[in-house]
Amino acid sequence: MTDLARWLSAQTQDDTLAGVILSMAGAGAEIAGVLQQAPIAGQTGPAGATNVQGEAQKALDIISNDIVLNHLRQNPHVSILVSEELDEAVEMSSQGGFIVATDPLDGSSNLDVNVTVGTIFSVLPAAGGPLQAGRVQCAAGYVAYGPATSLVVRIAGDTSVFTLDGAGTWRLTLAAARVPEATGEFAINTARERFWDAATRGYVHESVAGETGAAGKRYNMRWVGSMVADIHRILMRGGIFLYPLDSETAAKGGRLRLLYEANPMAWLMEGAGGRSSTGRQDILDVAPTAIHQRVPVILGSAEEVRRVEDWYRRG
Ligand code: AHM
Ligand code: MG
Repeated sequence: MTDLARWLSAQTQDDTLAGVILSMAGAGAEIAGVLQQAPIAGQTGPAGATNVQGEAQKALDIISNDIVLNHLRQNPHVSILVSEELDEAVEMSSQGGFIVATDPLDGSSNLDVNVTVGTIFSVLPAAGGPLQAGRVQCAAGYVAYGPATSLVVRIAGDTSVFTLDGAGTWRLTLAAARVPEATGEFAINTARERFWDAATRGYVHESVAGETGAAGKRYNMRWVGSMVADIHRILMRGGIFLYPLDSETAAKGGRLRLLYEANPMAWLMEGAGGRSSTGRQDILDVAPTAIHQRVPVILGSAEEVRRVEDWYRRG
């Protein structure tokens, strides 16, 4: 069974890019170990601090951020680190050819209940600075800390899935994830319905109507509240994930962050044959203006994403 290092050498001739991915994979393996022991170590609670987005940080948010920082500091090819947990971009190695943007522990509100969380990362060329559209990513990935620890990664070709074995080696367990074109499963926080715009309302109502609605088929709904878990399910069996712009999040531009949540997930989805959209344009084409910028996120099975985009065109 191929391991990550061998897969990387077949995917890219650029050893420095491969090295950056190995550093993030190393950080993920270390975070997995910490998470497995966290309830015993009493680390699942709040840290008593808030991040730049005004969100309460968990102790594990900060620990995970420090682990990523340590791994990347040992890598001379990383010039800048952007992290959800750090107000400003951090200068790393002046010689580095890459920028890494990361959410070190996404979905951390799920830690108390032992539900899957993840580390998301995007790799950009250093020359353009951190504010580049997702289209120019060199690679992206996430680690899902679930029943198995999975690393999902893409350079430019297929989106591949690795599983961490007992010896700490990432084993290739799915060479090319394929998100089916059509799906009968959507993921959205329906408790926010009163804030939705007409397009989101139209799409969800049409889906909930099942066989009798315009979509003409039955849908099921899933919402973990942990983006990595929701996206991983969609990558493995299809579906659509929506965190659209709504009247409550509109002033901030959305809920999820462009650089280290939306862009890497859009990049991975594209490599698996899925689509990503803000409703009005491909997420990968959004030009960022700030490192913690937020964006509406709609991604998954191509046919469903197109259906949502059709609703936006009508509105
Ligand atoms: P976080 O980065 O602070 O963990 O927030 C992001 C998370 C996503 O993982 C998830 O999709 C979303 O927030 C859940 O939002 P909601 O609380 O509205 O269900
Ligand atoms: Mg997050």
